Formats: sequence, C-alpha cells, structure tokens
Amino acid sequence: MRIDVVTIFPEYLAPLDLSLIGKARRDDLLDLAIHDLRQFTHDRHNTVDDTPYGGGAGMVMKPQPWAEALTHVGGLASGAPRLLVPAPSGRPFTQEYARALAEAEWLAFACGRYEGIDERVYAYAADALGWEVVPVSLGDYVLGGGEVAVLAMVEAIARLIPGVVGNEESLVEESHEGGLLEYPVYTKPATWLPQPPAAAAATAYDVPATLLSGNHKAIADWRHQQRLERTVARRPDLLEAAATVTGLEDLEGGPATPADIPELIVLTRACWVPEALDAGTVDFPPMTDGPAEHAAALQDWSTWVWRSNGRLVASGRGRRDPDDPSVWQVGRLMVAPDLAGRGIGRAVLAFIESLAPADVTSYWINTARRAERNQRIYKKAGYRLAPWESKVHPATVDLVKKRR
Ligand code: JD8
Repeated sequence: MRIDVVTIFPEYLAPLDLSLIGKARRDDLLDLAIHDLRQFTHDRHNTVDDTPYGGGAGMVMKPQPWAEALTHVGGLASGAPRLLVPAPSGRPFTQEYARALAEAEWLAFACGRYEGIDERVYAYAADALGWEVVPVSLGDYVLGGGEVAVLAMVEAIARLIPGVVGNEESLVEESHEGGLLEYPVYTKPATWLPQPPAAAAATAYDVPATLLSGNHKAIADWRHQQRLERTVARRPDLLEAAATVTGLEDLEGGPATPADIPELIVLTRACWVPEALDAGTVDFPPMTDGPAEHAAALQDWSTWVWRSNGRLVASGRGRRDPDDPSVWQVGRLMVAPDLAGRGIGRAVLAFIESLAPADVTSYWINTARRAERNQRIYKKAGYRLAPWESKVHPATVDLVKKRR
C-alpha cells in the first residue's frame, strides 16, 4: 500500500518511523511519504493561511499551496489515491472502515490546521484530479489539526495489511471485532505480591484460576463471558450492534412498562411451551400468569424488554432476593422461539446481571429440573447447580454464580 500525507508539521508524523509501522515500511509492505505543504508556497514567508471570507475568528488554509501539493502527490504513482481529509465533521473512523481502507492500493491524507482548508481544494481534487475525497473524523472531540488523527488512522489501517502484524489470528480475536470489547489479559507471576505503599498491608493478586487450568474450552468460554460482561458494563451501545450482527435488526432495549404486558404474556406462554409439554399441563406459572400477575411483577422486579423492528422479542428480569440482600435473582429470561440460538439469551442474561447493585455478591436462577437446555445455557454462563433443594418448587432447581 502507498500512503502520502501532506502537512505543515512533518515532524508531527515522526512516530510513523517507529515500531510496527516503521518495520512495515522497511519491509516494503507500506510505502509512506510525508510532504511539507510549505514546499508548495512561493512567497518569502511560505504563507499557507489567510483570513476567512465572511469574517469570524481564526485563519483558513489557502487553496493554492494545497492544489500544488496534491497535484505533486498525484504524479508520484500511477492511478489515483483516495483522499482522506480529517475533520470533526467527517465520517466516523471505525474498525470496519479501517478494514475497508486496508484493501486500498493508495491513500492520501490532507492534514488541515487553523479553521480548516478552503473548501474549493476538495472540489479541485475531485474534479481536476479525479480523486475520491472523503472527510473522516477520529471521534467526537475537537483536535487542533489533522496530524494526530492521521497518526491514529495510519496505525489502525497499516496493521491490517497482510504481513504487518506477525500473528494474523490476533487480528481476528481483538476488541471491536465481532462487536464485543476485548477480554482482560494476565501474565506471570500467577500470584503477584506488589510492594505495598508505606503503612499499607500487603495484598496478593491472583490470576483467575480458569486461565491456569489448561482447559482450552473453559478458557475460551471464560474469555467470551468477560467480553460480554465488559461490553454490557462499559459499552452497552455495542451490544445492540452485536445483536444486529446476529441477525436482529433495529434492536432496542428498555425497562418494561404496563403497555408491554399483553405481548409479555404471549412471549412468556410461547417460551414455556417446552415445559408445558414435558409436564403434560399448562396449569402452572408462568403459563397461568395474566395481566394482574404481570402488573404485580413489574412492581417487584426490574424487568427489561427488547424489541426488533417494534416486535417484542426478548425479556428478562432481576431483583434482590427478599430473604438475602447479597443475592440477585434473575428470572423470566426469554427469547422468541424463532430467534433462539443466536446468543440473544446470553446477552440478556449478562445485561440482567449487570443491573445488580454493587454490593450484590452472587446471582441466582431457578429453572425446571427437567429443563436441560436452560441449565446448559446457564452453566455456560458460569452458573452451577446449587446443592440444596429449591424453595420455589420440588420440580425445579436453583443455579448460582459468584459475582466477579
Ligand atoms: C482536522 C483543523 C481544528 C476544526 C475549529 C479548531 C479529526 N476528531 C477530530 N476532531 N478534530 C479533528 C480535526 C480538527 C481540525 C482539523 C481535524 C483541521 N482543525 C478546527 C474546525 C473547527 N477547529 C478531528 N479527524
């Protein structure tokens, strides 16, 4: 890949000589050239800015040096680059966009400063040079110019070029791939005893036992669970995106309201059909729960519902155990039967767990003794069968999980 960057601060981009990107350049995987905009001025003071038409604060970058610089860049190789222009108003730069840009043969970046570049430069690049011009934004905050954005974008793009990162599989498993955040990582020693600050007691910090178990399946499950929990806690917006990836459009979650009760009754009955068939009767809650029971439950539980394109497709609820405030009871986890198997239930469970107050130390779920599929799902999420007889009903079991 070829990348050209035009800037009034070439030194700002010196970090691109270092580390991964520097190695990629030396290995000829990346041909990166930095160009000083002032080289394309013709006055004694190398002027690149002037006052804005229409008035207002600050200065604007003049079109002439930019046109000459971009024309020069256009002559450095055959074909045409895509011109990326960092700007707060640009297209959000995401991992998905970085992946698309990593496929390009040639990219050029125009680093603005001051109040930005005279708008006619973009028209010139598109019309006279025939380039595709894309304003891009690093994020929703204001920088002083495009250089820092280019550093970030070039690093994100270049590491996706085949051969730049040694370990290719580390590119697949990482944060933001698959819509979930990264799992936490640990290295030796397995038990770490830091030097305590003066007058403080020494505390040992352990690596989570699963990572020392040598059980690859258990480790993969643990890491996946960590990714889910982190995403729920830190970036719930990403979970909605992940749900879309799993085939659910326009998924929106929120606390259940009385207006949801009619659909909640239908979804609940549909989800408990397997238990009813197994029991040979529909004469048990939640099958028998009507509007009154659901309305009462909305008072006692934090109940959430998720809708896809307006349809109520999933729900779950949680509350403190009335007999033991350290326990968070999770209940009525349901996903519309036609949407089962997409990981929605796991996401709902992780979300309901995340509603527990900070002082809660364990989670509790009750399910039919014979509901093996449910129990498998809960065990995968870290729950274990409680050794005691359930107080709810003899035909049910309790599953519990320690909070981390
Ligand atoms: C390029 C000039 C500063 C922009 C007045 C002072 C990207 N995510 C991002 N935030 N900010 C930028 C960015 C800011 C820039 C320039 C990128 C050139 N400025 C100006 C207009 C309003 N300020 C960015 N990518």
